[in-house]
Amino acid sequence: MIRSIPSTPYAGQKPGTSGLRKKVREFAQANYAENFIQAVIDVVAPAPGATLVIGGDGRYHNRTVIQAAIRIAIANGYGRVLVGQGGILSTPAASHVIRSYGASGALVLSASHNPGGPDEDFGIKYNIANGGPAPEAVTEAIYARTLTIDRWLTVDAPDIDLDRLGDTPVGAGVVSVIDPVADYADLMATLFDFAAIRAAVAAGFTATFDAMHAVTGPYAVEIFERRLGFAAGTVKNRVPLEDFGGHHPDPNRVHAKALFDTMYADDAPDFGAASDGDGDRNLIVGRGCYVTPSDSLAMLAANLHLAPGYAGGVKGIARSMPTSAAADRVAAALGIPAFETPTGWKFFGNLLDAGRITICGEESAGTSSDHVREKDGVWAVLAWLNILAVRGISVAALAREHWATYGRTYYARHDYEALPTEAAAALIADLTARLPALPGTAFGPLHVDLADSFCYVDPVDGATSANQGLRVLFAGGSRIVFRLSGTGTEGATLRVYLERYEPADGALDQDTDAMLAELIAAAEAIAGIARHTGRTQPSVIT
Ligand code: G16
Repeated sequence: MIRSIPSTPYAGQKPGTSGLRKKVREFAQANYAENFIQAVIDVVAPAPGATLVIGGDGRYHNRTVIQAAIRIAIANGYGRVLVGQGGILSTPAASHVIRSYGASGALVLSASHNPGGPDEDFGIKYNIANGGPAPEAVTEAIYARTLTIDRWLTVDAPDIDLDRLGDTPVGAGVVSVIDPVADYADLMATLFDFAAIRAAVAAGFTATFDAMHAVTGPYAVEIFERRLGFAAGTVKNRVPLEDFGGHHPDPNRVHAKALFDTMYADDAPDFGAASDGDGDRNLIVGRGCYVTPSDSLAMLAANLHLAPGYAGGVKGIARSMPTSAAADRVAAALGIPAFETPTGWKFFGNLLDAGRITICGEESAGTSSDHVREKDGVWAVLAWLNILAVRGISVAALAREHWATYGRTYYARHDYEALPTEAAAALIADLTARLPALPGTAFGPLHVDLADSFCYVDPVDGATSANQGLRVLFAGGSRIVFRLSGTGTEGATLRVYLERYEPADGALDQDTDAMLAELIAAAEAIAGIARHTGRTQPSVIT
């Protein structure tokens, strides 16, 4: 029997860069998750009998919300709900499941790289039928609906056993608990040269992969250890835990320090990588050689034709605006288009659907291709392994070769976390007002060529997205970008993206901090970060 539960709206259920992200204690309030899920369904209005995918990164509160979501979905007329076993589906695997089962969409329960546990973060995002994150028009409509919601629907049905594969009738529909790994692993085997990687492993190639006690553990064990033959134990922290072992499942220099220590030791393996909470981000480290996400995108784009799934070549490349211009130089050399989009994977969706790009990526450690509509951590690792195996080259040698061909873009991101919201907003407002006066001025040796607030017009559907970050471009290809994060759950986070270009005959082997020192000073002079926030140092440098 379908029941309608009266409810009243919660303020602030506005999806950010990647869905609705809040503390668990907010999500645990009566009707909170239910209101949001019902608002999603009211907006997307599924056809009767449609299929919905549900899965998450295994964090605390996942199973509770999944049980509620199943009942709400069936009450709203979905005919079939596909749930990953144990409530697990990585974000890219969910994207693949939507596409391969012809589902109308997915609820992905994750707060990505944010920590998990009773006092930490939770999140719900909705992906549409192409497998990608809901576009802005949809998330805005969902937010509007949360403000007027007055009921949610449910059915009386016991909890599903999420750990047992198989079908269970619920109300007028059916719930299928599916293997979260198998379909995805099979897809990877069609894209990459598993035989070449296996041969390299047999010849002594070694790797380490840190799953950070998050969702990629089961995927990595199946693909790297079982199918590619890497030694047992190659996958570290392989069991997904509700609190990620007390760590931030964020693959960067701070939170994946153990991986960096391994890769910079004398006995380092040939290759190191990590992924995040929900499996969409990646970190690539060679022996003594960290590859920035911006460089990784460029290096993969330049070599991707070596993977069987991309043997026809790359059609076009897209990057988010704060991502360095390294990939643009590869696109120019290949004679293919390069696109610059706002931060957020949803902005790549139209370009991928229209077949205008093959590969895309972001400075925030996301890289992927047209095989799904999400960024894909394990895919990026396999792309690197495929290229290294076929070419018989090390990460460091490939990086040196790339810079000697295209020049090198030194890059860093400085994050100022948990700022008072008003102080961060004042900094941005103040700088926005002063942007028009910046071109023609100089900060030390840096001459401002152009300064603007990034506004994107989608080349496929013409949709306009304004205020997507403040850009200051200097003569010679250096750049600073200022932007407020859309994924934090505490106050505001200011991100300052610093980038310096050195041509192929320039200084390619320098220390990044030293190369960026003048830009760091210019960022302070331009934005008055200390004056506005009281901070003289970033909280995190990635
Ligand atoms: C999300 C989005 C990404 C975006 C990132 C950073 O990643 O999916 O496209 O680049 O947030 O966003 P911000 O700079 O606004 O914090 P994830 O991995 O958190 O889903």
